[in-house]
Amino acid sequence: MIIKEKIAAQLPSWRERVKKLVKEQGETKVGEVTIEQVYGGMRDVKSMVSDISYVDPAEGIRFRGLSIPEVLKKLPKPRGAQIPYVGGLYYLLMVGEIPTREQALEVESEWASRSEVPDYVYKMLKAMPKETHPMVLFSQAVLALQNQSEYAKKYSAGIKKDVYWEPTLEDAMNLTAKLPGIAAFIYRMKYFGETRKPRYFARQDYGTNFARMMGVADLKGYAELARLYFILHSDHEAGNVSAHTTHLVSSALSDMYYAFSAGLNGLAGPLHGLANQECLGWLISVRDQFGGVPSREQLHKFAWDTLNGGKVIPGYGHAVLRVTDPRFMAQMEFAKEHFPQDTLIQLADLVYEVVPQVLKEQGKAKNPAPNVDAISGTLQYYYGVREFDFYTVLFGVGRALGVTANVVWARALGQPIERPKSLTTKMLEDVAAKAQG
Ligand code: HAX
Repeated sequence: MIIKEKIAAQLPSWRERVKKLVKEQGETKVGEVTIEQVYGGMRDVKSMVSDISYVDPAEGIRFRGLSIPEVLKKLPKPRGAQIPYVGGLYYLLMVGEIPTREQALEVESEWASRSEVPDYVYKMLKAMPKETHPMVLFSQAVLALQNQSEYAKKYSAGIKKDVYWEPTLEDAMNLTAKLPGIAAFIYRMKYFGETRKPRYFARQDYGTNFARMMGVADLKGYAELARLYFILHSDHEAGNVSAHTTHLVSSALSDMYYAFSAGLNGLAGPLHGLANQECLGWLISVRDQFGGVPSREQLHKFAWDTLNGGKVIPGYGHAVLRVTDPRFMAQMEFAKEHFPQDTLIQLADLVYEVVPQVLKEQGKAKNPAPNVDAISGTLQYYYGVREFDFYTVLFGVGRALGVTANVVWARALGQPIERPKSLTTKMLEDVAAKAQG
């Protein structure tokens, strides 16, 4: 497998580099931690490493050093398409180099050959009560695949630590290959009562397979959106809830299935992956209240009413970013190019003009600009995927690409089990008293 060869070739120098840094500079301070940070969700505490992506507060995400516009421009694309192969993005995340078309296609064909989902997973999904949330089904399906873990098998057979990453990579490829089929099955089953087993076609790419299995009418358009969506949602450095949870669970040497299922459970939260559905809900409530796109003044008042009602404006603000999210921009550009006349897109555009101003007037949010969720649901809605509670599943398919690449590298570099230290409030009070003299 091309990804395996490429990682294996880089590993000796990576291991040496990390070993040298820790040995020679292990005592060097990276930062300090304040009481506010200890109580404040560890915000900005520099305590993790990922070479796969980095969120620059003033610029947004870079995947292996490439900005979103660069990723979309430089990765190879299917013929006649504007949005690159997802397989090319996975290669970039795993290997750290821009793949050739052949290399991207090799990842795509690896996925095709590993895409078969065992029947018992579908049976389990079918047996669940109708009202089960799609994220529960998705997380369960991932966990149910655990018995297929190559890493778990090799670990109990007693392989050496320095090759743990090899079966972990197998798990990463196998898991990511199966996710489009599982997600599409959940969609067709839950909302349309269909329980036919989805088929993955080797001649189609990851995004096209997903679009076809979802049964969306505009196959070509939705395949482009699926590729864009999965690429944009793949990674957002290591500290966000889904990435960090996956990493934490994996650090106990739990396999990829345990780890990613846990990450999905974190993604399901309203402050993380659920925000896209809340954002679309907010846009629709504006549209319905005004019978279309309101005036700037009307929208200004509506936004203030939301804030005065004690609610946040979904899709705006970010824990790390301090500018407009480039993932928002990429989706807005896609929508303006493909369906500029759509009411919700026009509305999202107006919200982009008005809401940052309102949040500035309120003066609380550190970043009044939109994040990825301010628009992603709107694009799905346009193509007819209108079941809001499914949107986090889509996010999960994309997020798998980043977190699995991170887990493979964490294993390859022998990252240890995570175990931060907790203190009592009394201890923190004592620290504060001592600092005051
Ligand atoms: N609307 C209203 N108030 C907001 C706000 C928004 N969109 N964004 C931040 N604030 C408020 C916070 O609630 C906080 O208020 P309190 O001091 O009363 O608690 C204050 O501004 C400071 O918050 P912050 O430091 O700027 O932001 P946080 O790092 O605490 O939180 C959030 C970041 C994304 C959770 C926050 O901006 C938010 O709730 N936004 C709306 C929900 C959302 O869009 N979530 C998706 C984020 C992207 C993501 O991770 N997707 O998976």
